Amino acid sequence: MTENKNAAVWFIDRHIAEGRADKVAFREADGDKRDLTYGRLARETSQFAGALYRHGVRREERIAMIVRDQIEFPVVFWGALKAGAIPVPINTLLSSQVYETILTDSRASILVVSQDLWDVVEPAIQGNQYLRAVLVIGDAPSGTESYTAFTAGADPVDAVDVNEDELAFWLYSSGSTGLPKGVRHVHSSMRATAELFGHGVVGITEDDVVYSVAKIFFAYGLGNAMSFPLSVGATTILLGGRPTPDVVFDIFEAHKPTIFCGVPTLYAALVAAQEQRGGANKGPLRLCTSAGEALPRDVGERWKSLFGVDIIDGVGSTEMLHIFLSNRPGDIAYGTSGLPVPGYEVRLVDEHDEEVGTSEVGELLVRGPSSADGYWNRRNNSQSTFQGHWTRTGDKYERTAEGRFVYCGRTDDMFKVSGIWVSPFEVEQALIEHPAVLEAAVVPWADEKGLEKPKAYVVLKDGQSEAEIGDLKEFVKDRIGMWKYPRWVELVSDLPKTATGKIQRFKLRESA
Ligand code: 3SK
Repeated sequence: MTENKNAAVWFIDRHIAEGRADKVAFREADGDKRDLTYGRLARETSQFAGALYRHGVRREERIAMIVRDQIEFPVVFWGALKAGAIPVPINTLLSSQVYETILTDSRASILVVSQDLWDVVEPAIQGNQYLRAVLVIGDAPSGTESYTAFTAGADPVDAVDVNEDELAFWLYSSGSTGLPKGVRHVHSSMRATAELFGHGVVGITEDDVVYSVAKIFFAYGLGNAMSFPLSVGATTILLGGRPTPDVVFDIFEAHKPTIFCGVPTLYAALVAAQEQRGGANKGPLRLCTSAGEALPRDVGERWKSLFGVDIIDGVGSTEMLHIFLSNRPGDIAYGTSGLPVPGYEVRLVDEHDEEVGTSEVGELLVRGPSSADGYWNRRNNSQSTFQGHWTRTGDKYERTAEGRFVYCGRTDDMFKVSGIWVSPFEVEQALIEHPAVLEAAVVPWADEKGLEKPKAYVVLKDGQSEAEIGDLKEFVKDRIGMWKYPRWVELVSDLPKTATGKIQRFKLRESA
């Protein structure tokens, strides 16, 4: 008999045999502040799978989840996997219109929603011809069923037998272009990312307490806050609400995480908030990770001096499920994305698919065991992204003489000024070295002759005003050269971003 490769067996049920039934797997930091032990997780996922069968859900049917980071999230996700159904976690910050697009595209037959998101979800399901049940976690509005009633009394079932290549879950990626695509992942992918990055680079153990500001619906959060801790029997702190600096500091204080997973924007905000509070904040953190976009060197160094712990910056993608290029604990070069994670191979190629040399910019291609099976119903996109064993990332990088990778921008964000390539990212890095600047985004803008030049959108730190910034154009010119400096600087209160903090430069370009 072949071994059952259903991911729920290794990530969930194994812990009971290994004696962790009473250990807390998930602890809520807000809302009802509930705990979920490994024992309850195993039982409730089997019961949710049984409830899906009772409702007539069949294998491969999609279970859409618009669920906050709360203890029902893992129960629904792993329960669906046990039933052989396909959970589809969806970003909880989208508009009704985007929900409508995703729910129609995925043809989900069951939708699970956190109660406080109902107002935005309700308009999205009017006229949906695929949904057979809408389960609301909390008080169920009319026309919906309560998640608790749906599950109550269902007979628990064992995880359905699958092989490692069977589809397990989808994640919708809007990337930096805004068009949602269903990225289809197989049962073996989560274990591959947990073993290669979670164990191999982060060195996560059973004794760790993890807090990730990236929510679980996002690939980065799914690894940080769910599959990595579950792979070793650790504990995850869940926050349903927004991770403002004050909230994050409260979580550090109350829950004492040992691993913190953030994104560059939030690290910058935490550093600024801690500098305002004054003094250092050295808690029990032993390691921090960053992804979503490249972490500015300056932010990494200031974090280290305030919090006494390193941030390992890395790069991943929804298509590769998690991080494949990263700095390592004890071997960190701030301002770079480090080296390939053992188990992954990368190449940098030019527009003719030829390898580029040291210090030349090329597109990053990656190969490894966690690549997605393709996009749902997007053959063209699938063919251009997944090329045999290699996945094109759409990111431009250069490799230093030491073999470290330095981010240069998205392939579609680069532009030429006077015939020379400009990486918006490089200009943005120069801008945020100014002590008054919190964040910046740079896009091409046509001058009066119709020629493209850099334009900067700048967010100032709290308490800073236009008077404090002096001549930002000169500041950049001095650092990175004449042709790259922004000819226009517009102060804004925030920048358009994806859920992970990636700046959506295309939105700023469209406002031209
Ligand atoms: O953006 C990233 O770097 C990332 C990291 C891990 C998983 C998913 C993504 C998009």
